[in-house]
Amino acid sequence: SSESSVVTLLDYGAGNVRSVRNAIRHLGFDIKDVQTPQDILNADRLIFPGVGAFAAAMDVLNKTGMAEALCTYIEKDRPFLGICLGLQLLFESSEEKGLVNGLGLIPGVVGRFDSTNGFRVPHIGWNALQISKDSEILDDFGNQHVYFVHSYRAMPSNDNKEWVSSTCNYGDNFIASIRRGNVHAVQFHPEKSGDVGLSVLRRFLYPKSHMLKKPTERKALGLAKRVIACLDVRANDKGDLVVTKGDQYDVRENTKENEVRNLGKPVELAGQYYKDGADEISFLNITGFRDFPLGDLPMIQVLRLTSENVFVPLTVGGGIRDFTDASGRHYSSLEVASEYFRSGADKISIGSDAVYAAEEYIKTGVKTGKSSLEQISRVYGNQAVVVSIDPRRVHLKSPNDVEFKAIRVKDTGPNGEEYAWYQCTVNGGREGRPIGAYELAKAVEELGAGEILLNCIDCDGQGKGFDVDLIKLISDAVSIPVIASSGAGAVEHFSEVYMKTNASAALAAGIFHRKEVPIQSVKEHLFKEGIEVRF
Ligand code: 1PR
Repeated sequence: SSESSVVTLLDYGAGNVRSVRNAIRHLGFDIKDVQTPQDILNADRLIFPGVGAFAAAMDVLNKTGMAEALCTYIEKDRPFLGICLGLQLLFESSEEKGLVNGLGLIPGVVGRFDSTNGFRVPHIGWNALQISKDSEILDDFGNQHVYFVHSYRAMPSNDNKEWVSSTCNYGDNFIASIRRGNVHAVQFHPEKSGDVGLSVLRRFLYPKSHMLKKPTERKALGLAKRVIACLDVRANDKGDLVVTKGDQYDVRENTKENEVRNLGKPVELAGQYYKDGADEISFLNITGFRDFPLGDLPMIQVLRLTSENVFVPLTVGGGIRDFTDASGRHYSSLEVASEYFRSGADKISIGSDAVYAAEEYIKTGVKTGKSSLEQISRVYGNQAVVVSIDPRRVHLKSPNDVEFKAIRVKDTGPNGEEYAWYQCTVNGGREGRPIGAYELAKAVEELGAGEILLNCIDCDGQGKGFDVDLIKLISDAVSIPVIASSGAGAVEHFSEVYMKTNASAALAAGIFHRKEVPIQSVKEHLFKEGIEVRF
C-alpha cells in the first residue's frame, strides 16, 4: 500500500540530511517531511537524523512543540529510528554546552570523550559493535564495522540497561545503539556505513523482512584504519570538470599542448571507489582559490549526484572562504560550507584560509571566532571541519636555522642537509607562507579543526611512499585524527605509515586513478600485516 512505503523524516535543517534522504529513497521509500508536531504524531515510521549541536537542536524542538510530540510518539512505542544526535537527544541531558536538558526519555547524561587517555577526539571512523541484546535492526551483522563521527557519547548504566542494545569501545564502552520495542536509535551513521548500514535501515523500514545471513569470516574487532580515495577536481581547458592528478602539484601534461591531466569523471570515479571498498571519498576543488565554488556550481552538482549512490562519508574542499562577487554580493565562508553540506558533504576541508587564520592566531594569541574554521566548526561541530595542509620540505643544516619546528629527516637535502622544516603553502602550493606544518596543526586544532589532511608537495604523485617523518611529527603533535596523504605507490606504503606513525587514515589518488593498485589489495595487505581494516 502507499501508506507502507512512506517514511516521515524530522529534519530541522542543521546539516547534511541529504544522505539519509538518499538512503531512504534508495531502499524504495518516499519521504514525508515533518512540518508540524501533528506530523510526528501521525507518522507510521519516523526517522530522526540529529545533526548539529545538542543545545541548538533542543532549542528548535522545544520552540516548535516537536519535543513534546516526539516524547508522546516514543512513549506510545511507535516505530522510531534516531541517528547520532537523534540518539543523544533521547537522554536526560548533555554536557555539550554547559548542561542542557534533552528529551529525558532515557536515564543518563551525554558527555565528551576524554582525549587524555590517548584516544583521539572526535571519534571518527569505522568501529566494531558489541551487541548485548536482540536489537532487531542489527541482527545478522555483529561482525562488521559501522561508521561513527562524534565527540560526545552516552554511557551504559544500571538505570538505562533495559534500553542498551549494543556498545562500542573507544577508550570507554559507550552506547552504540538502543532498542525498546519499536523504538531504535544508533550512535553510528547507517547512511554512511555502506551496505552494512543500508541493511540496518532496511530492517527498520521493512521490520518483517529477513536478511540473508552473510557469513563474515573476518570479525571486526575495533577502530579500523581508513583507506581514502581522493579526487582532485578542476575544469580542464575545454571547461569540462575532470579528475586530475598532479606531479608535485603540477597537474599539466609534459607535452607541447600542456593540457590538464584527465583521469576521469568525478561522479563515475567516486561511484567506482565506493564499490571497490573506499572507506571515505574526498573531493578537492583544486582551483577553488580562484574560482568561487558558488559561482561555479558543477562541484555542488558533483556532490549531489555522488551522494545518491555513495553511502560512505564524503569530504569536499577548495574555495571555502569569504567572498565578494563582481556584483558586490558578499558570501560568508559559512554560506559556502552550508551549501556543501546541503549538497551531501559530511565534512568540508579548508586549505588556504586556515593558514591565514593560524598565522593570525599565532601572532595575536586571540581567537576572534571570525575565521571560516571557527565559524563552521561552531555551527556544524568540529567533526565536520578538516584542515588540509600543503607543506613543502625546506632542507636545513641545523634545526636552529629557523624559528619553526625542524626535524631530522630520512631524505636528506641536495647538499646533504640532515634537517628540514615543512613550510605551509596556499593557493595550491603556489605561495609559501611564514608558518610550518607543525605550528599550523597545533593552531588549527585549538581553533576547532576536527581532523587534519596532511599532504606533502615533495611526495605528491611520486609513488615513493608517504613522508613518514612529517606524518609522525604531526600525528604526535595533535590529538585530533590525522590523514596521511601524498606519495602512495604500493600496498607496503600503507602498512609503513600505519606502523611508523599515529595516522588514523591514509589517502591516495594516483595509484587508484591509474588502476595500479586496487583498494581491495591495500586492505588485504593491511589485514595480513595485522592492521584492522574494514572489508
Ligand atoms: O586552499 O581551501 O581553496 O583548498 C584547495 C585544496 O586543493 C587544498 O586541499 C589543496 O590540498 C588542494 N590542491 C590545490 N592544488 C592542488 C594541486 O594538486 N595542484 N591538490 C591540490 C592537492 C594533494 C592530494 C593528493 C595527494 C595524493 N592534492 O589531494 O590527492 O597528494 O596524491 P598521490 O596519492 O597521487 O600521491 P583551498
